[in-house]
Amino acid sequence: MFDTATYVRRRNELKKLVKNGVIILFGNNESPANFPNNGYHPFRQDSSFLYYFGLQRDGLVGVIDIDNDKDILIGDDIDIEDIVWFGSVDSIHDMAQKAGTTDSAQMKSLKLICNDAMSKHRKIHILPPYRHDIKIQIFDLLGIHPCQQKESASMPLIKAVVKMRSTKELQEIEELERAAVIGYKMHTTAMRLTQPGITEKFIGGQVDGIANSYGSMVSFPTIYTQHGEIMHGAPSMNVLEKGRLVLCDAGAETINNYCSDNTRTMPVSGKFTQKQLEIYSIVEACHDYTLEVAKPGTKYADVHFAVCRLMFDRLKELGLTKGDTDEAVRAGAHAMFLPHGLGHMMGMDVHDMESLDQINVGFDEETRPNLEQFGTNCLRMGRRLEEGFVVTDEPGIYFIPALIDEWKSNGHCKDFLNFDKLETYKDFGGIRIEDDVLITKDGCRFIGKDRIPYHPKDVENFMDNK
Ligand SMILES: [Mn+2]
Repeated sequence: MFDTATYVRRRNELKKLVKNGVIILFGNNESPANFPNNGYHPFRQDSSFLYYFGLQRDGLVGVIDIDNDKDILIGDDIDIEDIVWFGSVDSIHDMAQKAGTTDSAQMKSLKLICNDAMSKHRKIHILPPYRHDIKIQIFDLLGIHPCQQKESASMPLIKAVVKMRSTKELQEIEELERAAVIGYKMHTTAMRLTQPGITEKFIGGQVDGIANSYGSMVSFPTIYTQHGEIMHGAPSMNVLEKGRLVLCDAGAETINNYCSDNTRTMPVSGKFTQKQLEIYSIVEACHDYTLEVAKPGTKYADVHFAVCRLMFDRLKELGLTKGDTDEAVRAGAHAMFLPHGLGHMMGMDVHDMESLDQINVGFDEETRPNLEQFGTNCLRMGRRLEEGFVVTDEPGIYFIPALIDEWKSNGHCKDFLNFDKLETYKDFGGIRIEDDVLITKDGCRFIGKDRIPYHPKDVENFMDNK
């Protein structure tokens, strides 16, 4: 938790941006894994609630009454049985003091607050809920059916939260740097352990353990797979095989829930083959290009498409693509290799504020998403970069057998792709290189103390000297 003044300042700023009405921010509840007393561990607080109240306990709700300039922390105090099983925690009143709210109240008063606001026809602002228990809570309190809650969410509140959370404060950047240090340990451990004969799952588990040991947890389920062409491939019981590539996409959350998100792709044997190196060097060039050009005022969608053109051109040298590069990228031919966007915002959520809807986070009035074209419809971040934004730079080249078969059979982008050549890459897998980038006053810099090895020679040397 940051100091009390941070949360008071943020709520005051939020009040100014939203202007009037009552804001209700729901914290998360414990979420049962397989029976009520066996919850998913560790407890994960909602990030917007954390941003404005900083409190990690389950079962809390924050009310920000703009018209009466009051903020109320709401929750139930624990009883003696809770203390017997879980130990003592602060009272709601004590927590309210830490968060610097003007008032605190027990949960039963939330219904009264809502009823009072509704009877006076005051505007009640909520964010789109993503957990079903919160949807039921909103249904009980405000009478909005779960099916209508996304549409009923307050656009002024969403816009204000996105505006504030997008630009990282200095203390947030320091947290992100700490997350990157844990991420470095995770990735170098994976590199050190990678060798033929070990299961993907074993290494995935070791990587997760580092996140748990140094921080709060992983920032998303660890990807460690020889099937790098499966975007969210989970570690399997498959044994690592000499000659194959393995892709590791993993990150940590600090104890204050700031994230890291990096990807490295390495040869199981410790040495890249020539064929692997050819593709790897293209991804490497795309990754470096982003770091060269990302700066305030630049649209991230433009960087994405510049990367697509660079990738397409380089793949032409290998005989995998053909035709006019601009036309090919306009037609979406690059999505055969790169079916996702170049990156996303990152902060307290690894896909920062994704629950507020990507269209509100990565796009704006000026930069609209293209929801029609395969691949391009997956862009999470398109709008102009600003100082203090944190985005990921994660180009990749994948050879997805089912996608090759599908486009080959329906002739999609046949003027730009050499399907015969593509056939010879069906067992290749996929390569992605990802780092987290802070947009600075006049450019950008990667986040982290040490760079996780990513130049092929550095990867090979590291794997050789483990
Ligand atoms: Mn990412």
